[in-house]
Amino acid sequence: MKKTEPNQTERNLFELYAEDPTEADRIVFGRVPNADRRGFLKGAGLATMAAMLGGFIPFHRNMPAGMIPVALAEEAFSIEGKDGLVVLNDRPLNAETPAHLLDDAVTPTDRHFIRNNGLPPETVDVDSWTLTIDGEVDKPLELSIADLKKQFEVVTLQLQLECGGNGRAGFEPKAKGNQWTVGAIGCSKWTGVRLADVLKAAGVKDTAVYTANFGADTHLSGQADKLPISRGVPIAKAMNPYNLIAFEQNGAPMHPMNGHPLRLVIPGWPGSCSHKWLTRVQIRDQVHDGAKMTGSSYRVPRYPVAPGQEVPDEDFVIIESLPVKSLITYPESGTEVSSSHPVALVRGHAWAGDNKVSKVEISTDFGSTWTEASLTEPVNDFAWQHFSADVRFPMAGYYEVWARATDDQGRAQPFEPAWNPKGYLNNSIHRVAVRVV
Ligand SMILES: Nc1nc2c(c(=O)[nH]1)N[C@H]1C(S)=C(S)[C@@H](COP(=O)(O)O)O[C@H]1N2
Ligand SMILES: [Mo]
Repeated sequence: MKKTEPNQTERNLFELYAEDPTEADRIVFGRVPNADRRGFLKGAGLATMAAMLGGFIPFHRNMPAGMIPVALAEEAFSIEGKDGLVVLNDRPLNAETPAHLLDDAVTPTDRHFIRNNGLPPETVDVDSWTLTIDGEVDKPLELSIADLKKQFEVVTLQLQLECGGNGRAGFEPKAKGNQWTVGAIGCSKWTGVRLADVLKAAGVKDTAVYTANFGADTHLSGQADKLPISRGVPIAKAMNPYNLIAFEQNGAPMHPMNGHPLRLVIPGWPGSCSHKWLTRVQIRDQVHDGAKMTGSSYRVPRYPVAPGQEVPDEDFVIIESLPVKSLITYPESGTEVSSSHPVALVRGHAWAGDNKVSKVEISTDFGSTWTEASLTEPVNDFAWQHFSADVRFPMAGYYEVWARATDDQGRAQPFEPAWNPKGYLNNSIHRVAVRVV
């Protein structure tokens, strides 16, 4: 990754925030410790932030603590091998793809989002890379990438990968964490071997309950005994034939930030299950309790809660299949259409976790009427589906095009997301602005 405009101050800011967001807020902006919102920002702290952002911040009371204002993050960095991604944080690196750059049927590698929890391995030796399968198995395995290719059937599948926090920016009150808008989703072609085949070769015992996934990235603190992330899935999900231990993305080695040289792709579930820089899959006789498996990480209340409501730890459940969702990738929001020919082709993708999408509807009148778009079948299970529709605008003016997908269980995307403390699972309908001039 390289920075386009070298600016040591910004770099330090990111490092500071990565280490300890609360302390960073206190140092940089003079926020009162233990207050959980920047609403307590005042005096010199507020003045500093305003100066950095180039103006007074009318809604500064709403700014989440530990959030780096997007103006400081935007366009300050460019990532080698990525095109047009918006960087939300640079340490750890998190970058999303604007909706209109996700227009391709198959997400190109340079448009696939990046979500890192720690620091990726600096050097990667493909030839000496090994994957260990151990724990509740009859025969622990240690396999090189060449072994994987030789001993198991190599398959290519187009698979959706979405961060469980995609859409977090749409919650009010704001949830802490990366403020993803809509672009933490991709659907590339992944080549690898089936996780199920490898687990079967190791012989999964009857005592097996959950996987524990491990990779070669390191914790931001630099402490060797701390892991940035170690999540897993129940054995039944692990055995799904669409999970891959992948070594290629779109027919080429994957991007270093997307897990080169080896990663899991566990489609339909939070992206965090798809471990990058994969070194070990341990089979456990209980639900995994690794980094980001417990507390409020990738977990949501098991009942609906009011925005801002406190939820006791025991009432959280681990997120499994992601909910139905769609994304308008054309036209780009803000597009102008001529009133001499007031029609527009609208298209995008829809997906539904472990399920299929049964219909996508489009509205141009703020949801009062809906017309069904045409919708393709997925090229394989867990690939997103594509929708398209021609829409006509009755007169000049401001319109919003809305898309609403419904899954094969009859569940439709809501207008408002269901609030939860960490801002997961925002599957509210996608809206783009169109002006007819
Ligand atoms: N080793 C490792 N694997 C990881 C992560 C990580 O930080 N380290 N992030 C996870 C999360 S939260 C997501 S959403 C996906 C993102 O995959 P991508 O960066 O290839 O888009 O990777 C997952 N796998
Ligand atoms: Mo994620």
